[in-house]
Amino acid sequence: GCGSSSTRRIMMSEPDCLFCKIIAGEIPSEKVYEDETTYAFKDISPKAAVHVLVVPKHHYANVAELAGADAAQLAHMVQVAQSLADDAFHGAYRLIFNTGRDAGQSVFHVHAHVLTGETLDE
Ligand code: DGP
Repeated sequence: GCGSSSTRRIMMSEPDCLFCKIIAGEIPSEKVYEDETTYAFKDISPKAAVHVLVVPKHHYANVAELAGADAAQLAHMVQVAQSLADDAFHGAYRLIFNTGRDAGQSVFHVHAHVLTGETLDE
């Protein structure tokens, strides 16, 4: 996962963060979308026919930290998810932000799970 540091807010990336390395291209990923601020790639362990992770390029530990620092970036991530689901499954999707270890967050660089591409149960 990602370490924390007092300089997080002014750093573009965290040296020990898996998703910062994926965004930088240092670790391969199956990219599905990219723009100046945002990167999206296939989850390595898909839980739906289409399971994409949407991440800001800037490092934030979780969705609350992101919401406090850059609400427009959070809104943009929702728009990227919507666009992916428009293409994959007539605009139907599930958006999940696991927040905290006890809720299943294992990578501490905020990521939206976008589940789509098939009818979802529950
Ligand atoms: P979470 O448990 O909410 O923090 O989600 C982390 C997700 O990241 C999990 O669904 C699996 C995925 N993941 C972990 N390592 C990698 C990786 O190296 N590549 C890709 N594409 N996905 C990864």
